[in-house]
Amino acid sequence: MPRVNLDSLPYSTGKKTRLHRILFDNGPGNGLAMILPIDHGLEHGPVDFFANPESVDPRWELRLAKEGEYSAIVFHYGVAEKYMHQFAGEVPLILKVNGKTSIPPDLEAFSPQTATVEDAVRLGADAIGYTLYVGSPLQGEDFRQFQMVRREADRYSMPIIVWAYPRGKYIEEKGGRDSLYAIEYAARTAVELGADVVKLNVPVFDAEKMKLLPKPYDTMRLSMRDAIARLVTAAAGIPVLISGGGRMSDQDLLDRAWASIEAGASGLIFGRNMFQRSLDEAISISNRIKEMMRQTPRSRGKTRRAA
Ligand code: FBP
Repeated sequence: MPRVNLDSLPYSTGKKTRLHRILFDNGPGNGLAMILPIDHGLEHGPVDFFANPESVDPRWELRLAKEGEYSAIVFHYGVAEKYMHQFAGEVPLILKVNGKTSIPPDLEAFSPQTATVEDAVRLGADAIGYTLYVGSPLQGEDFRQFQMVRREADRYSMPIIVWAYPRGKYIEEKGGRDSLYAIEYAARTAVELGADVVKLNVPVFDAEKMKLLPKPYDTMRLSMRDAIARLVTAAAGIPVLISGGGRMSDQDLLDRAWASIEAGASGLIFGRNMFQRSLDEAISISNRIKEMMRQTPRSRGKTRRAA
């Protein structure tokens, strides 16, 4: 699968400059990103930090991002504003500009705006993150909100990474949020609306749920690599980041990383699978993933800029 080439993307100079910091100046440094998302305190609650109590302190994750040489860390506004200053310039920031708790049912999922692009500029962010719940009954409101954010992002030349997540009662009626049908559709929707980078979950092929899928998806069963390759195709040349999900074994995580890279993804964004390990374990597996990423052909004719 040919990897996305930053030079070929028709983005503004400002967006390319910021994406260059994430894709080339930090992390693996060859056009692939390894990103640490830390928005779980809002999205799932403190429970996600119980497996590694130290991780409740955002400075622990900032230390992991710095010592593990990540491409960027993701925070919501409050944590970014209180903690990023201690690592300013050392770890690139992706500011989430919308979010929600997991307390209301997901059947009518909608993630209201919590910060602006101007906040992101003030905090020195290199991109913003926006969660788009594709297929939700509140999708219309989401599209309108996204359009406002997208216009502000274009004005400030701030890249938008869209967490393109199928969600809500209609998605459940059509085979669920983890199907290839739903995730592929979410990928394309994000592209249609103006995402600069798309973040996607790995499809799951559940025999019972597949009976609810529209044709031809009801009979399609693919390997992880081939399923991710389809997502990359659905994203129509826009860089794709692949999510981690719940905690898994080292081998399963490495397999997911390898399948994603082989399939043409532009990066990985693993949260719980990193911060639910001890610092040493998290740095060690991050290094293995970075090495794996560095073994793949470069997506651009250079790596880091000369110092
Ligand atoms: P993980 O690697 O921990 O799954 O993090 C990726 C992520 O997209 C987070 O940014 C977000 O908080 C979470 O997953 C959302 O997961 P879900 O949609 O399952 O609530």
